[in-house]
Amino acid sequence: MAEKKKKDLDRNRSMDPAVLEVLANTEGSGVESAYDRFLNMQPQCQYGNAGICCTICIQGPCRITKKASKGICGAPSYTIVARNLIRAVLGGTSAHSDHGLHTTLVLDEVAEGHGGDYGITDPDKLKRVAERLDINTEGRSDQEILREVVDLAMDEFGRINGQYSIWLEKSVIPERVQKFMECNIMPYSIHRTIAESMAQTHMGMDADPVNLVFQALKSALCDYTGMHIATDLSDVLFGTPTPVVTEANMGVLEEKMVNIALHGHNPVLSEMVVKAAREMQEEAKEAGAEGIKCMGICCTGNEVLMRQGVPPLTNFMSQELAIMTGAVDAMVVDIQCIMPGIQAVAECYHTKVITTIPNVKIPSSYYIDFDEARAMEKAREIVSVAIAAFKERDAEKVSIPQVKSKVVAGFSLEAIEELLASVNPDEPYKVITDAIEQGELDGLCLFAGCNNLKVKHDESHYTIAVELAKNNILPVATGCAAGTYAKFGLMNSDAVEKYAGDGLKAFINRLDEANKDKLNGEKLPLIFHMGSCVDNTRAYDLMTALARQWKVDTPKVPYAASAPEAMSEKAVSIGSWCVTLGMPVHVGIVPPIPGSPLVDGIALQIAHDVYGGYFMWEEDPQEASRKLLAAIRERTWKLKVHRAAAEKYETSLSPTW
Ligand code: BF8
Ligand code: SF4
Repeated sequence: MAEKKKKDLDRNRSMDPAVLEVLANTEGSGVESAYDRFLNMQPQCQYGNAGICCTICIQGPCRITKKASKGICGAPSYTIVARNLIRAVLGGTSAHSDHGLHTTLVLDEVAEGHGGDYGITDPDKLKRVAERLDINTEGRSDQEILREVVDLAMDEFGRINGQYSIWLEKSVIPERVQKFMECNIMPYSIHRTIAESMAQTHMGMDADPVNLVFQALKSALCDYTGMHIATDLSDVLFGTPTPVVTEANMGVLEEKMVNIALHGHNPVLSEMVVKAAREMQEEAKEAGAEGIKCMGICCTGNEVLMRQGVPPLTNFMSQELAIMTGAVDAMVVDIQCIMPGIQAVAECYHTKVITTIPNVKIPSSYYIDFDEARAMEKAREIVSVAIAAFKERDAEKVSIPQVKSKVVAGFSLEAIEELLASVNPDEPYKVITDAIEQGELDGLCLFAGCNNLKVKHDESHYTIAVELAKNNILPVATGCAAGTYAKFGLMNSDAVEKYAGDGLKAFINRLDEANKDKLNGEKLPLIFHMGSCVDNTRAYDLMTALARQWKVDTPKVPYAASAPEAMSEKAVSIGSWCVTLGMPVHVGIVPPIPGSPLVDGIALQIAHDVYGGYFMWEEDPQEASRKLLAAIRERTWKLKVHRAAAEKYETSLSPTW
């Protein structure tokens, strides 16, 4: 049998031993997960895969073939691919910015004095955000500052024209804003851009692929803005993350406790459930449990890990398998990346799937409308359902893989800055730029994104990060990539010993030494967990800080991004703004673009000429590591040459390379 065919038939498409154990335990049980459905779906449609299937009007679907080189309306492949691309970006932008809007609306209530169980947890962050946005903080109360910050955030969604996005302008360096103005992709606001982009892709509207791609990038900048608002305001509401220590993977499930899996993205709900669970330990004991344990899946898991030290249970691909351990009493979900399949799996066990948001319902699930005005009351109701479910647990079906790893997480940009400031209090980021200039580090890489069974679950994340760490690239991670590293023990200090190249090891050891009184005896990890997917903005803020330190535009900073197992529309929009903001971006699953060599060429090459960032598609993790290293090292080399020349001739850095 051809190698590819064998791979396609392999149900055990994961590198995670806990996942493999659950799959083995449930083999033949009739419980179906994504690992089975992926096989049922083969072979997948190659027109869809290449992006050349159009369903934008109901004369379609129109597929581009040798016989039919255009859609019925005459749209060629480049129009179809570009329109599909922009709509994927809009899916991501809408999801992230709706999340940001939700957070804004909760803070709007707080600003009005009706926050109920919500309040300002981090007034210092509020001031930092306000100052960044040029909002006066002198002599004003937190409440007054918050009012103005929230008003501006609301404006970022609804502004029609006359003023370009302020949140975007103030979060990036001026050179980027100038670039966006020159290319006419600086947005007024999120909702206006989403509407104009949807209009632009209606049947019989824009057919020009370049115009469409530029509009996709403008939409992606709105994605960035919505995400930045979500991160900034979540920190104000719940606190800016600082280092925390816990464990990850399915071994965190406790046989004798009420296990609550928090799944989704928005901490507005999960923070409250964690709080309620802490308060309701006695009720759980009355039900015969030893207590209640919360654990996270996907990005709501990352949010409560970063701020509350809640252990990550698993990442996106294996969400159903968590239930298949028989030990999850309730899976509480909010928004995004929630497989509808969890309900059918839960029905084979005692697990209650609790949906909580009006636009995220799953037929047959338990729905508790999470009304923010009664947040703690609702959170307690959710925990009560989990306690009641615990009593129904079937001990015969419980099989918890004893697989877990220690995790040190909680690295917001502020937390990283503090670590660096222990070495250089005046210029913290110089600790990184010096390490790169002196050859200790070769650069940085952000590992982001999802899981996707088109490649083996977790394998590409793992392989590329380890390879880059060996080559002295400082790794940071978010989202389900971070989930992989947490599960596999790459987010603790043992991994530094095991995998870091000599330069990276020396760098981390120096930070450890300078911070030894601050980390409660802990040591720093190999990969720095910067949070959920909206927190990719934290990782980009790090790039901005390095650009400011070097006084160069971001495309000159040796910092790449990699989404080895990208899956969602959100990954498409994040990748697009990373490119627009100047990063080389590796994607390990080829997105539906190559059906138009023209649009593919824009993504892979032309983007580089215009924005400095560009995409690299590469499924093979070893090859991807080589490409990422080459992209980062090229920048490091150029930066060093230009800095040496500027020093020698006593001039400023040339802006033209
Ligand atoms: O927002 S990494 S699978 S959980 S989309 Fe989803 Fe992808 Fe995970 Fe977080 Ni991000
Ligand atoms: Fe076909 Fe054109 Fe309609 Fe798309 S918009 S489905 S290409 S007729």
